[in-house]
Amino acid sequence: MNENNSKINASLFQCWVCESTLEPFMTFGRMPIANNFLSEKEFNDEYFFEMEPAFCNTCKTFQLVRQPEPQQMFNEKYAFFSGTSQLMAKHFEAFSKQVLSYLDENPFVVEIGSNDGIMLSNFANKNIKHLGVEPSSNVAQVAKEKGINTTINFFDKDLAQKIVKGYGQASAFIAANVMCHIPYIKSIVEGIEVLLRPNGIVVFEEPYLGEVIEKTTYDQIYDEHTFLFSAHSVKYLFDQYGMELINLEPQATHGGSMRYTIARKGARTVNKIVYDILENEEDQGLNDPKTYLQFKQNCEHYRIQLVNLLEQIRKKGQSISGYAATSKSTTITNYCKINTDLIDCIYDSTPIKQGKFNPGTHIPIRPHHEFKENYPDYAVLFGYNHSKEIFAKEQDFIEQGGKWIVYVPQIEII
Ligand code: DWN
Ligand code: SAH
Ligand code: ZN
Repeated sequence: MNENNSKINASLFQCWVCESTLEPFMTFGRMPIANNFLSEKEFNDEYFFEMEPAFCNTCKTFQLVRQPEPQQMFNEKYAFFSGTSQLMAKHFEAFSKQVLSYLDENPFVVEIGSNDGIMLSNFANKNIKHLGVEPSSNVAQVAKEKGINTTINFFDKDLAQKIVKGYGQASAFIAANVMCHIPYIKSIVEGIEVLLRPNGIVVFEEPYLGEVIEKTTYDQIYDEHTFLFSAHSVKYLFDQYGMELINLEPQATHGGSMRYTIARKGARTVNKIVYDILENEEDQGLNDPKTYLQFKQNCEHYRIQLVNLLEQIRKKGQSISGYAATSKSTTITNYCKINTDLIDCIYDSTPIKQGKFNPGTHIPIRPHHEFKENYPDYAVLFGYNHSKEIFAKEQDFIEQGGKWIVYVPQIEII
């Protein structure tokens, strides 16, 4: 299941989707596991890999050519709990309502990457037959305690066959921020093909390549994100298994995502927006390898600007903290080589991250309530995708003269 990408020679790899030969267009350098918050005694054994993205000109898929094994990232110590954002809980409630509108008689809903049950709780509350598939046992346990039916497993074709035997086929296969995490993506789509009822529906959303390119949000690239999908790459992938895109809906979550709705070919009407967005992607240059050379330059430019800004502030003797120890911040801190010379600590609301150090550059993680007790002069907003929620609860920081440093969509002090 987890066969790693085969290296063809020193600099060539195989596309995870179509097996074409790939050459990375840049490297972010040595990267740690983005959610491996660690203690001081673990510093010497920390795992690193060379993080290199590539664009496949055949299937149009943006991907990492190599990454750690899934079990190294998703296990009993997984540090991301979806329930840390109240706005995301509301977002998933709305998502579930849309899925409900598609359901047939005696519905059965399967979600992969169900984490702490933030989405499936909306189906469980309505007594709808459901199953969450979640390999990280600590987060899955939270869902189970809420009464959400969850199996602690990696989804793939074999598991799909077992689910069909045990529960029958599914009316809906849903996922959020997980399809892009799975290198053996072909086995996932084969599994969906086995699992789905003839008129079943697939709805999933993921960070959108078009947004990452437009805003240079390179921090969406980290070990867990094997892919950054576009409408073209998703279309190519599902087309191989007799399924088609029937709807596309841009989402504001996670700095800019796309919701993909898919059905068996011919089973449902294709919405016009599918053609419009496919055309937009051509116009934006998402299918043009030159776009990624420009993206590389943009990343380098952003890195220099951010580091310069932090250095200038430090030279004046002022204090800087980080706010929200996101997975994304692991890419920023490691690519920009930001350690405690530039940022004293990162405040975060997740208990298992607190008291640990961030992956790679080893900045201490402090409980978020300490932020209020010790406001810095500046705080780098690593959780910019939650800015609404964070600004609302941290108004005092600004009133006391503190300033936010944001780096999306551009580097600025607010
Ligand atoms: O794709 C993924 C998305 C769904 O979630 C996963 N691969 C991993 C994770 O990415 P992330 O870590 O970048 O997620 P968030 O939601 O941007 O960040 C969550 C972190 O932010 C948590 O550690 C909690 C923290 N946080 C906080 O300290 N105060 C979050 C909020 C909303 C807050 O108010
Ligand atoms: N859906 C949630 C969680 C996203 S984080 C949200 O949007 O907030 C990604 C999750 O996918 C993690 O909980 C991880 O353990 C899980 N995951 C990774 N590989 C998986 C696989 N093959 N099958 C099912 N879940 C997987
Ligand atoms: Zn390809």
